[in-house]
Amino acid sequence: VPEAAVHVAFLSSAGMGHLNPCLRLASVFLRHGCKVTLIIPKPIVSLAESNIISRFCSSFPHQVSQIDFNLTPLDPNTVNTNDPFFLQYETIRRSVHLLSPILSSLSTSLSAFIVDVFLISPIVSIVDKIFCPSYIYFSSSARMLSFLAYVSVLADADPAAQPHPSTLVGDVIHIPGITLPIPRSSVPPLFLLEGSNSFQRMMMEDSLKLTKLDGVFINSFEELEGEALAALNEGKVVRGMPPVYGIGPLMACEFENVDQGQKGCMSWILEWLNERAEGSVVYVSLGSRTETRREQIKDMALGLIECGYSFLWVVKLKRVDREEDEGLEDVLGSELMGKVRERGVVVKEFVDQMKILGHPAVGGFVTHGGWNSITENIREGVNILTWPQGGDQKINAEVVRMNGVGIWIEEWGWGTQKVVEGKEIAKRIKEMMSNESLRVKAGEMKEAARKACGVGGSCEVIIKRLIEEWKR
Ligand code: BUP
Repeated sequence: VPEAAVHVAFLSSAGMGHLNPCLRLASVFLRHGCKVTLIIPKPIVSLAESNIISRFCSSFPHQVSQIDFNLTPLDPNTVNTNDPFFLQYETIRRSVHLLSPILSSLSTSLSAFIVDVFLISPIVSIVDKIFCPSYIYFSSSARMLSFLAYVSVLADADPAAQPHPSTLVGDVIHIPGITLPIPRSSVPPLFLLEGSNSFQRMMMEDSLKLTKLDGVFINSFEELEGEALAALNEGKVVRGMPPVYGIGPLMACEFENVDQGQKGCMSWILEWLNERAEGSVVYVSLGSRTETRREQIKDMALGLIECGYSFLWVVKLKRVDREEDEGLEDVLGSELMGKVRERGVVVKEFVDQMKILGHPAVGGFVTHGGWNSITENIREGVNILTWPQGGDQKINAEVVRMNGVGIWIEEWGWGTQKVVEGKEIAKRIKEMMSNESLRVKAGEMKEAARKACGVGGSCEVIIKRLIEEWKR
């Protein structure tokens, strides 16, 4: 490492949807010769997270330092969530005052501090103790960032009223600079929930603090979300917005290889895919932190069997992987399980999603619409069927549909609310797999995506410019 190397510290929150883009962004800086310090909140929630952190650190033994950030356990009476990932966000937020001594003990001074989107207010509160510019990495779409930023404008309309988030949002939200308004039905359900929850508090607090940051890194790019990126950067969404750097689509890295030299699940999955015809397989994964409801699993299986395509189905029965103890056969029964096995492959393990999406046999992706999954897919040019389960996923589905790279069946609603029948699932999968216009658009977007993250592309231009700025 050159002595004068730029030194960037990263602090992620919880869940693979947050950790993956954090580590991928860190590797972009590593590729440009920077030194990276990874601050790891402990204890770590899921096994997938522990594994990827170890693989990341051992892949860059000389360039990466890791520091444990031991969290102060929360008094369970002070939080009203039992979601382990939300508990972790809250715990990190409340432990953030312990960070300044950690940062000031670093042997090389920091050029920049980049933290997870869920840590905006806490970081802003210690900004004068950090002595370097502070940024967030936003792990969702620019459309979702516009919504987050615009919450402060909505709340500001009547500051004395201290309204509940649900009363801020009308039937549709017209955000300046964004042509297609966001319907109330697309807003993250937790935000609209009666009563009070940590997600609402986070959105309300953090929206107001966004302008205090030095910048936002976002896993998106001009051709995909040019309008939203421009509206944000031109201060149309909210005045005083710091620069929003579209450095996407972030690429998967070698350290993500889950098998790592052993013959784990990926080797036989790839062998199975190698035997399938080009574009003939449907890949189904509803994300790393969405457990599929028991009531839906049978219909999902029936739909996959009926659609007529081969399929690779990554199923999650529990929210946190450490707790997965049941087999799919226990849920489906042996007869249905037998039929599933005739046509497809079902796994409960964490797979290398990018490798699967990049395999020529895969012709379609049924996804919950997590932003990482969408951008990974866009990079590989595979047709998409989005089935939002919660959070930002409907807002992301709108981006998919606007760009003509996938379909979204709005009548299905949130996946966590109603059961979609097998027949309907089969019909829509066929529709997605056979749609030529999607394939053409997905192919064009793939080209644009590769340009954006390739040599001389927008990501490289932005990163090089920032590194130069930080050196001054
Ligand atoms: Br499951 C699974 N392998 O088996 P999203 C996920 N992933 O590599 P999320 C795997 O985890 P939220 C698996 O490629 C993506 O990078 C996937 O992030 C990877 O959704 C990440 O898609 C998942 O953003 O939640 O984590 O379910 O929507 O809250 O970000």
